Amino acid sequence: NNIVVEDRPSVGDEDLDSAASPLPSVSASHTDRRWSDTTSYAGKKKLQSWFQLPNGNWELGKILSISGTESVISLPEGKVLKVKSENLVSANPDILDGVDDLMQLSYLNEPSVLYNLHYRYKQDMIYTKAGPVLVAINPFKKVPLYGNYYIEAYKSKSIESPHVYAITDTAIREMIRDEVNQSIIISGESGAGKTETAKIAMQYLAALGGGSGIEYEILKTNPILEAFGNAKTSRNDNSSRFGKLIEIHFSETGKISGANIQTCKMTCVSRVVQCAEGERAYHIFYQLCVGAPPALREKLNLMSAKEYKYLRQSSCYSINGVDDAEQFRIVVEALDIVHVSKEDQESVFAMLAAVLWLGNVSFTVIDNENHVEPVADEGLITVAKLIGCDIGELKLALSTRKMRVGNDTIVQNLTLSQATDTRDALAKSIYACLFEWLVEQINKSLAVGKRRTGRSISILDIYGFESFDRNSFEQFCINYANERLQQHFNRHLFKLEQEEYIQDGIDWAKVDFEDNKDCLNLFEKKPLGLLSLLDEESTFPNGTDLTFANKLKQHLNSNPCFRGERDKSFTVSHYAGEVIYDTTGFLEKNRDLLHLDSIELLSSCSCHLPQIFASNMLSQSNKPVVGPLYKAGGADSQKLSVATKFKGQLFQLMQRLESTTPHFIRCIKPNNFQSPGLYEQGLVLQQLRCCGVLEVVRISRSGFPTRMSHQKFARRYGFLLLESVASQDPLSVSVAILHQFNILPEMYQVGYTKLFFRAGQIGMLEDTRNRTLHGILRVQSCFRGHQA
Ligand code: AD9
Ligand code: MG
Repeated sequence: NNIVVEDRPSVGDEDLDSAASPLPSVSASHTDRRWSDTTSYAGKKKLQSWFQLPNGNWELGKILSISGTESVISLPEGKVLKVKSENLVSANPDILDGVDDLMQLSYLNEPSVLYNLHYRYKQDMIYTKAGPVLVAINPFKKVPLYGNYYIEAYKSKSIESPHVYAITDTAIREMIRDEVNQSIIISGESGAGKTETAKIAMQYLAALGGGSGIEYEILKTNPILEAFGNAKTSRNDNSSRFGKLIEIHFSETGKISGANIQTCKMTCVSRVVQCAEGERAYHIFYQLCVGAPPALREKLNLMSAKEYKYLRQSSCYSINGVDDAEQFRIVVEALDIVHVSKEDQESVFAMLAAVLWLGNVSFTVIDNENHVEPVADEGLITVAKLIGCDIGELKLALSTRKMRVGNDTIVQNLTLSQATDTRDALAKSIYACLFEWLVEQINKSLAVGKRRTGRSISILDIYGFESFDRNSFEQFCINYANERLQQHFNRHLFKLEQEEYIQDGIDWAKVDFEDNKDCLNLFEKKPLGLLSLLDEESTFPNGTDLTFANKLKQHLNSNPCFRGERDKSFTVSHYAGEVIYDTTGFLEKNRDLLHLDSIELLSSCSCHLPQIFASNMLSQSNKPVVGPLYKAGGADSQKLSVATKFKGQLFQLMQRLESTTPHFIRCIKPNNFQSPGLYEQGLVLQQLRCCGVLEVVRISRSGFPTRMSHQKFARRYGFLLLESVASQDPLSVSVAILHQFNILPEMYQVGYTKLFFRAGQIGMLEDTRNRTLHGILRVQSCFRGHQA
């Protein structure tokens, strides 16, 4: 009989509670990011083991016998298989089922991690720690984990299981303790739950209170920004189409004093004028169409969504389980709360209606050169009325273009496709400006009061990585942003970590991690990177999507992350997987062609919003504008391209994050059907792999995640010393504290400037400190009581 029951194998697998080895160092040969401790099982005996089925899923099997390099295992449905022992992967003992931090697993391998997450997920425990990172698996249903009861419980630390609340609480504490700004960075694929998670974190912060209702106002920005910035896509019924960084400021007393929202603008608002089958334009259009009260309807000459060409293209008008009319009411209420006046609200709705009506403007051919002019029907008349301009001027702006030739201005008539583009560009610009204007108004309302401390917690929620059957300019920008964010994650959790150890002279074996430098280079390199080449081609009068695609193939084929494809397509190997981009429409979307004629039109409007938009657009171009913004034939475009602007905003956003202590939340989508209960191993695994969650656990487990300078440590805990120390230098004091509290030598390392601790060690010290402080306060108040 070959069955030997043994709880622990002796070699190979990493063993967390091996207290015997003081420094379980990470093997330097971790070149395989796919978890090399799925090491072969050969030669070891254990009762249970993971076995990978041909479909890729892992099953837990019982080992019946092992002989030579082969094992016999029995799988749950009574199937008995003879398999190569090296294909078996160690399973954890039952006692570790569902641990709340993956760091606690004795065997840290992919199937064990998948199993642990699933085990918890089945019981609605959607949050699990992976060392310093919080993993959140989208439940796609209401889970009873939120609200005041839980907020209070996390505040008082009577519940400690992983939660967004717990992470947010840590951020608050660290902000106060270290006097450093904090950030909560939420990432994950489209539909993984980032936006919901951000709202949950905001809820916790808001519960700290502020005074004058500022916390309430902050929460109310969510329905507004979602209405104007989110849309139904094939992946997510409420998909964010803009990136958002909300910085929440605190007063000396730890209350909220204000906030500021920075958006990575919807650089690609093409969704306003076109969207794919089954998707929708931004929610607010549908909300307005069904939710506007009769008086407003009449004023804006509003019809139902089906009557508008822009909305009709995708033949999708409603979302399951969403009442757009009710949402409209909520948005209006929220606008009231963030102090957008009724008058301004009406202008906002008028602009939305103008965009919709613009889509209905049609053209007729006026000469044999196929030049066109707009038909003066209900659409055109309504647009002119809504934006407050002369109908004749609107007609001209939509069908002609002024050009400067030498000192003369000539007027050129437009063809149907040029006129349609002009019309759509106007609609998109109005919408983009409207969004920007709204964010500005919100920021004014949330402006930080005088009693600011300069301390803040920022929450970042951007659009997740996207890979569709057809990927266009929008996905290109979104995935580029995610690539940048991934680099931030890598830098903080891997690079900086290791650099810090090395700098401080700590014994440290390196863990390799997947670097996405090559991919970022592919996008950003000058002059031969995706963004530069795109901009260059966009300024060429004869540039087309095809010439652009060919140029990419010509210059970028040597980059390992790039591959040219058939026709106008190319593939990028992103950290999260390969994406094939179709360049159709890239140049047009990047140029964001809004002609001076349109800007002039807007600035002449009697309605105040379009005027604001026009002046914004003019101030954005670097030089005074003469002639069309993109000079025909001229390479000196005076307006920044969409991609360049996007990159600028992204950098600004990342820069703000750089100076903060980050807390990461990784959202995971367990299935592609937005369906509760369904947990697809392969899909989850792919997300865990690509975002480096498992490597993070490995680093944290073998490293020293908590660190504090000698000075700070001595200052913070020195008063707890029972005996005085001969030398008062911070290092001696620190060492005395460590001794007094019996912190085991393997649990810390003393660096040149800092002390490094294994996970969990500092918690014990903090508890003692807090208890002692409370004791002191109690004694003092008793004492005062006696005196009185
Ligand atoms: V995108 O990149 O903006 O397309 P997100 O933001 O990652 O995406 P979102 O937060 O919008 O995803 O979540 C998608 C849907 O999942 C939500 O509309 C909810 O229906 C569902 N969800 C996500 N998180 C939770 C949760 N904690 N509880 C309940 C949730 N439902
Ligand atoms: Mg979102």
